[in-house]
Amino acid sequence: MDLGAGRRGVDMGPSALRNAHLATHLRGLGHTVDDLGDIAVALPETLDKHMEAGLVFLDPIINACRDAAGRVAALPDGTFPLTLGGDHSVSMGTVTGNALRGNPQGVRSGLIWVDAHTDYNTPQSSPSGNIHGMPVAHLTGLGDPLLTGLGGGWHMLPEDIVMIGIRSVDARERALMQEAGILAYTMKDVDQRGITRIMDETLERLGGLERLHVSFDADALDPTVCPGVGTPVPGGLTYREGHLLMELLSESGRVTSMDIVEVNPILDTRNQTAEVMVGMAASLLGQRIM
Ligand code: HAR
Ligand code: MN
Ligand code: MN
Repeated sequence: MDLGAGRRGVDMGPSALRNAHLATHLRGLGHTVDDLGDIAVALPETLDKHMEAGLVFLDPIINACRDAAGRVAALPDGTFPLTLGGDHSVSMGTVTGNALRGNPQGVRSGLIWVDAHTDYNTPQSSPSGNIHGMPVAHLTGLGDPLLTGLGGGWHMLPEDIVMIGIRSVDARERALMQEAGILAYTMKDVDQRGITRIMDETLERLGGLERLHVSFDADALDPTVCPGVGTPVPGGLTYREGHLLMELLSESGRVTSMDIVEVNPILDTRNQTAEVMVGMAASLLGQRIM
């Protein structure tokens, strides 16, 4: 869906990723791949675009997130859910579904949010009303009760979230992040300390958790690497920093689910962004080659 974004086009992201041979690449790494198809979402042209309690397109987004959560939660043991967006609001559904797998109360889980943005706005703090700027706040129980209620009583603990690649945060959003105590590695941290140390610390911080979800927003990577995104911010992760991040997570053997989101084929150059993001998934799900 693209209902949570300010610009049209990320609803075509899953098609672009399939076109970039995602399944073939994963099969080549020895995985069995089962594509469960798309979740049905209303087209914005058929809906009346209005703001309700500070949220644009709230109802259809809740429905899509519920559907995503239910489908992910129902997957059998031993499967690795890889979900394709779409705008980043879908992660409220996928993160919740992964925590609820095999346990209706929800299991304490870690979240690695790779993004240029912290996506920690509430309806009150958001400058836009676009829900893709709000998923993490709602996952921690902050914001609109309909969206925070997706997991029944389950919520992410702020201390179980680590963000990487951050370089665009709204003023009120920043205050909410600090209040919650969420750890965010900005691009300055990446420049100064490097991905290797950051990943060591991240895995250490999320040490006791059996489930780790990676939510990878294509705009975390530099716009020269991933031009097909709706909200590009200069100064992002390089191609190699993105791969190294995924390779170190792969080596840890601890990641249990992943999202690829915010790929916008309309704004892309010859499907480059989808191809790069397929490579990121392959690095997470591959073995070392030597
Ligand atoms: N912070 C801005 C807002 O809330 C823009 C953030 C949305 N962009 C994203 N999310 N792609 O990662 O409107
Ligand atoms: Mn995002
Ligand atoms: Mn982003």
